[in-house]
Amino acid sequence: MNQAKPIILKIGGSAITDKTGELAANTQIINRIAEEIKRADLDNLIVVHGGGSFGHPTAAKYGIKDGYKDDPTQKLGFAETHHVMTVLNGLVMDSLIWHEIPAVSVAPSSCMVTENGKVKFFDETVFQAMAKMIFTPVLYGDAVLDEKLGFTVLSGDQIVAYLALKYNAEKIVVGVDTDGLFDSDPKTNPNAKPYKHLTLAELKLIQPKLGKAEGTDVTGGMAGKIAELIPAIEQGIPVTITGATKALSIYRALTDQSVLGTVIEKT
Ligand code: IP8
Repeated sequence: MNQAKPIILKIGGSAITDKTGELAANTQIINRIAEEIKRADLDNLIVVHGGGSFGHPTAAKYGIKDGYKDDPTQKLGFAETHHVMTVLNGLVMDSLIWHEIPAVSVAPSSCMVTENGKVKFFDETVFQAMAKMIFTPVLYGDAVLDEKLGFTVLSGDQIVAYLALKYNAEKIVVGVDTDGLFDSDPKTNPNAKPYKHLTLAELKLIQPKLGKAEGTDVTGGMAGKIAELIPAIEQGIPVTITGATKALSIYRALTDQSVLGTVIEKT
């Protein structure tokens, strides 16, 4: 049985899709990340990916995040949001398996229920059996049922923090479309200064300044994603945010090598 603490990799939707388009996957980047995961050769890895231009535009169109408002078209929207996430997940799975990684997809909507947007219930039986057999579980931000709202959107980042806390993860690596966190948007400001290391207290101070996402993002852009990770950092689990679109950054972060990006630790 695999007793090692898990390492959790979040692959941002901003990296593996074009967030300014709709249903636009960056298959080259997905393939390169899969290659780097294979190279890192970890048997305690959990992968979670975001929604990018698959989940977010559909969830926004039908108001899935705010819950069911007695509008039957929203039910179709819930189904469609989950479905487009399975399409993106299929592309990620294709690539991981093609790279000979024993990856198995776990649909959050089939094993998690939230209450007011926070995970309340997780049926972990299958998940634990997978870990025992040393598979690489792959989860994703999803449309899920919610005990108070009817349904909502559960972000990949909340799933990451939830699993990290539950299984006391060794570390979290988050791959995004920039080389970590900056004091302003590096895509529009060439003088943006990167944060190499942040304590939790420093992170909370800069949090309001963290940029909005490009394109539609129902889970709150970088600031929202960081907020979801805070409980894990509070428990002492370090988070490295690095550029998934840049060659070898994910590999280096997974294998504890120095990498361009931001390391966030409790103190
Ligand atoms: O991109 C959101 O996941 P995230 C998934 O990790 C959906 O916030 C369905 C919009």
